[in-house]
Amino acid sequence: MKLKIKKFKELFKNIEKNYPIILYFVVANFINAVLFRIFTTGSFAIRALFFDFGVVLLLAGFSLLVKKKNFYFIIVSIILIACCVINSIYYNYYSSFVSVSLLATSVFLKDFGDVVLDFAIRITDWIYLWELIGLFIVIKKYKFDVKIYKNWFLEMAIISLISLGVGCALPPYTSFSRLIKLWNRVSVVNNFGVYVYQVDDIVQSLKPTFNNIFGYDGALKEVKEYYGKNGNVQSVNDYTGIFEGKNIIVIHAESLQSFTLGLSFNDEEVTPNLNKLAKEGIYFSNFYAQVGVGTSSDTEFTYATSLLPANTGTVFVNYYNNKFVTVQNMLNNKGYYVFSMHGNNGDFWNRDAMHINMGYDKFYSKSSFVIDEEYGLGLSDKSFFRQVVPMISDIKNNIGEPYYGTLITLTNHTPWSDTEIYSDYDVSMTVSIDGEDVVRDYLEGKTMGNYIKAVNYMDEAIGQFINDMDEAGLLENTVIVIYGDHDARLGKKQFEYMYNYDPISDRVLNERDDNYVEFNDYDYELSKKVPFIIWTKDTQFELDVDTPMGMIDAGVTLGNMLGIYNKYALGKDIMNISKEDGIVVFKDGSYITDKIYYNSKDNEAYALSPGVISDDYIKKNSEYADDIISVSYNLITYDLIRDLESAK
Ligand code: GP9
Ligand code: MN
Repeated sequence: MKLKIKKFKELFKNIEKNYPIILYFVVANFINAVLFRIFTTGSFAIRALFFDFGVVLLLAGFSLLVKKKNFYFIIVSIILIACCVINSIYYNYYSSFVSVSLLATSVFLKDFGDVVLDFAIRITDWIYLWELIGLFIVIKKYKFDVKIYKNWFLEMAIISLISLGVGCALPPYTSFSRLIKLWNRVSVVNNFGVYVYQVDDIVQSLKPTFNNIFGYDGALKEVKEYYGKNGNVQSVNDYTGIFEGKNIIVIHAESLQSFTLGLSFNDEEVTPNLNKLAKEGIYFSNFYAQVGVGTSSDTEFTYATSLLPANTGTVFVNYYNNKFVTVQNMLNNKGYYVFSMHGNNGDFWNRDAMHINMGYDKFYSKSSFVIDEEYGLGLSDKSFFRQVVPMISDIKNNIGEPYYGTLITLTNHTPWSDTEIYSDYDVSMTVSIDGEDVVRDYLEGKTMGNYIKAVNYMDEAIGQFINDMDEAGLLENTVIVIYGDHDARLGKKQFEYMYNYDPISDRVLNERDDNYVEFNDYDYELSKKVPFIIWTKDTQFELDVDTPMGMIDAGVTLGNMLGIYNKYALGKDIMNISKEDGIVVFKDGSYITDKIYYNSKDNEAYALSPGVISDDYIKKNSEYADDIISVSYNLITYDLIRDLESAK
């Protein structure tokens, strides 16, 4: 059908005059989409505007095909507003966007309701509701007049497709791959708009249920080629098998970040117990979590399998029935009794189901403990550890050795709003002014201060645990492993304040001040290091390993010491590689080496050491990062380990 420009002009004139509700709907929801990006990622990418406009115009056009137009506009508006509000709140807390596949974990949302309300609600989260208020006013004012009705759907659909086409034609072209694998949700929202993102997420979330239609063969081929080219060779080095047959206790330390180790306030260390364990044991000081929306559960998964977390949803919830090779099931096969303990509900993160599938013989969850002291999300760490020691003693005496146990802490979970109940750690600052001692609040009452108090509490709990285990004779022939499960989601401003508060002038220094400490976006990413410590009472290792290392490498490194080997592991044995070969790949394609932090979103390399970085160096590492993200994605999405194992 040949459409003339004149006809389009007539279309706009008619819409404005006769279909004001359509006009309002398009303009208002387009504005909301733009406001959403401004209030969350702060991005104003032009191409996203074309996608936003194309989507809302197409949705408006569909109103011409339905009978109950006003009802249609109200329902669609509620859906679009909900998409903005939920993602806005979620972004405050996770710096990412909601995956509908997570909504399956209602327990997760219930337990997080209070945390998010406490921590993340802002007026700008609800501002999108203005559209619905305006819609009711417009509907009330303008009646739909059938007499002048013209079905412009085709014309509107064409304009919408032109707009979407312009969006597709604009750079950067790399972002299309992110639509498929959803590695980088922020990049998808910035480039395609929040409406396209959410539709994409729904498609990707549904994809696993139809995965045999979507590219199974290609995925299997890609994975086989990868392992054919890069199969990780089993390490043989001075650490091979040094802990074989020993008992292993792993402490999954909630939100523990490395910057707190070695930190002191008023001459008191924040983490004296962890500092001692790190000094005496093997301390991996350049270590990062590699989580996605699954936070704790992503870390448990990546540590156990040496694969990166799922791109859509979480393995613990959406792929818990898949077959994986894990540290736990390999030790089980070597005769270990393998258990996990955690003071929270067993169905949180679907652990009841996933832990058994991972190879744990038993998961002792909330119902296994006396809930006699609750802070934050649940049972306090000190009470948890007090109860754990006799339970381990029972396991040793009644089930036998060797055993492997994962102890998951809870108290140090955001928002740390009740630290005054359980911590008197002082984060104020005393300064002498004109010979007078003046006490400044400094971090007292600040989120950073509350976090540090909570970390100090957790450190005390771990110190108490080690002592109680020693008194119970449970440290003999036993290895203690501690890792921080991910960063605490502290805002960048919390760090800028901590590093730039000046007690003399009682203000925060800025760039114009001499001793101002810059804390840029890369410093912020690098501050997300978490500790990984391997300690045993029997041996003083006194080793600090600063090779760039990710959670994906932890199970391989410890596994070599335990005499186990996972041929599907994508991580490396850190004791077997040089510092130059260490690389930490994050789910969005960004990565850290000893030379750079590569930011995949902005395609930018931030130097971490002097020297020139070649394009080849970036290309090689970027291809490596994309490979392991893609192989992880395929193994998880298509449950390929099951097929690879059965094909043996
Ligand atoms: C929940 C606890 C915290 O039981 O492990 O989970 P997180 O919020 O860190 O994923
Ligand atoms: Mn956690």
